[in-house]
Amino acid sequence: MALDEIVITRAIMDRYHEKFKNSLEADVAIVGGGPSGLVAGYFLARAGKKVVLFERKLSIGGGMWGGGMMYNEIVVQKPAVHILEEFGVRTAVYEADYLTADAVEATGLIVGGAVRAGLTIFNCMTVEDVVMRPERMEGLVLNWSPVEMAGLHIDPLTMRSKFVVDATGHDTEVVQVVERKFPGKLNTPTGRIEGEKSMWADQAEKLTLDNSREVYPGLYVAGMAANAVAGGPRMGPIFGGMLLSGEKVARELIERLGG
Ligand code: 48F
Repeated sequence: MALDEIVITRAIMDRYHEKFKNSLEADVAIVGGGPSGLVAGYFLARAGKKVVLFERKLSIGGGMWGGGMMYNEIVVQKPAVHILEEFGVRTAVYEADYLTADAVEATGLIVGGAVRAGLTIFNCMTVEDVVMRPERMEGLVLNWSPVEMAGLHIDPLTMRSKFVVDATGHDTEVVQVVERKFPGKLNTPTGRIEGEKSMWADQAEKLTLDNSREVYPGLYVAGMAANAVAGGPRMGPIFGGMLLSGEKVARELIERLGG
């Protein structure tokens, strides 16, 4: 059999467009493919919700591949280990409550597990804005990341979702748009983004979980974005809080979406 380049091209284009068209309306849209967004997407998909994740970069996994300072091992505290186990990630006890995992194994298996559970992921897409309705957000405004990188003046496209999760990490990009463009205040002490504070691993890990919640009607925050919005400290390469944050946001959204 002779392989035909045109069939290969058509196959890619048809399948991609099917996938994209099928993702234009979803229960939940997640922005950012780091650990918190991926774990939220996994649990939502496993519960049968229609969930789509958009990631600016070519690679999915955010800040987890490189462990700490490119030493590609991560630390996870005991209360979060069940999430790594859910994805089949191997862990090793280092000291009492501190476990470690290979960062590449952990990231790879979480990405694969989330996709297998039904999460649809689009990489190389940047969320540049959100869809606004009176006092609520209802979706995302998307463009190809290379359009953004090249500074091309090309209009974006749109998708609609019942809820949005900002899992964009330290930059908390979706909440920034809402703070700038929406009426009313964020659900924070000042009504604005409080801003990430300096390193304090113990506090940060605890606060990440409290801070993972709805900050504007229809908009949840997860992971480092949750701490940045609420004014929590950073924690460095301990990842339990990120994983638990994704799990918590998924649990709340599953309930909001009717079980
Ligand atoms: O930063 P990131 O890994 O987010 P996270 O889930 O985890 C944080 C940890 O990696 C680490 C830490 C914890 O120990 O402090 O930093 O909170 O992943 C965020 C992803 O969002 C993407 C970005 O490329 C990254 O992969 N992203 C950011 N802004 C956008 C975006 C955007 N506007 N559109 C699409 N993707």
